[in-house]
Amino acid sequence: MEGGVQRGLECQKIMDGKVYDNGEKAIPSCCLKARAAVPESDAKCHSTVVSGWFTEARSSSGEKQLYYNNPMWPGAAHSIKVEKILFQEKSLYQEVLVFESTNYGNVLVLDGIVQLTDKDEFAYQEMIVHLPLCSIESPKNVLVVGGGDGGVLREISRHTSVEHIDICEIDEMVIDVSKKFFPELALGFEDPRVTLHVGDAVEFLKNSPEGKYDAIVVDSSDPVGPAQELVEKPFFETLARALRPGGVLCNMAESMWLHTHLIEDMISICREIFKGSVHYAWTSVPTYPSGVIGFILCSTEGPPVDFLNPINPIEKIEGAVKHRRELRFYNSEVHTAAFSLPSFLKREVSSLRDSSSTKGLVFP
Ligand code: SPD
Repeated sequence: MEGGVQRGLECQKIMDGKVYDNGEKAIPSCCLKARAAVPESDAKCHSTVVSGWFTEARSSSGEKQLYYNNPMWPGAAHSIKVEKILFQEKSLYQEVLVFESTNYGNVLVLDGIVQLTDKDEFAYQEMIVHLPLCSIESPKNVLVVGGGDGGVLREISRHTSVEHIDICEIDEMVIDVSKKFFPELALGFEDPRVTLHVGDAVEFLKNSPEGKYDAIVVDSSDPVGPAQELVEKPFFETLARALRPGGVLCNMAESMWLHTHLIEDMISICREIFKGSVHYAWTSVPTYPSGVIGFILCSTEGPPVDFLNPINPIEKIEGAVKHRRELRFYNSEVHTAAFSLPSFLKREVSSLRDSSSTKGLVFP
């Protein structure tokens, strides 16, 4: 771990140091090697990374490292100015990078993709938790899949009705770096109701009793690499089996600007499996690609769940709004608004046309 930090700092020193006569900054030798390993057109992206800016890119975990625009958001790359690299190491599953940025606080990056920044993480964590938990009465047993940074746990902690929280995170390194560099999120692990399971969620769910959970939150990374199977049908079947009748699932579901096909596929799969209801909601996270991210909310057959009108409003749960730190994004108005979908999305994702928010409207 320490060696990784050291390597990162060295690289940063070189980046910040040498300046050519024409005013351009020198590119460190490690980066020149990486550039030489990729086609000229792709290599250009990497020189931007090493000029003191992090740019979302894709790196292979094989012998060579390739840096280019991530295929999940073609033709665009968001950059964040780096102040200092704090940690970089390869875990058993992915590359883990933490850096201090000039304007967004600390940033967690997995396999080249921003997972969270101190500045805007709350818009994601608050929504992925309170959309499902405020939609049912008195949630007691909750499961978190992924979420190793602890932010989702921090938000579940606001719910006094909750008695037990299981979290299944595959990558222990994510938990460790979060405890060190993201204490405002990792404080979620301090809740005595939390039981941590380090391992594969698919295996964990296979061994969970049927109907155990009132709510499940899937806080995964994008469906490339270790999270690939988390958007496939067998996984959703396992989730549904672990929920009680009328239990709820909230699953990260990418960006409406970039991934309508993925959203369509996930919704069709969920409609087959979850016989209660299936909805799409979204929030704004400036440091995610396209600046928005969505969630699929599903309920199993049983007591009906009205996702659009929370039955368990956060404002009525004693102490919830100010627990540990005040809510910054979520409230009951935002909850309902999150299910309002732009016309282009309803047009492109045909399965969203028949949701209750579109009743009576025609989308040619
Ligand atoms: N495109 C990035 C999606 C990241 C989703 N997971 C974020 C983890 C925050 N707890």
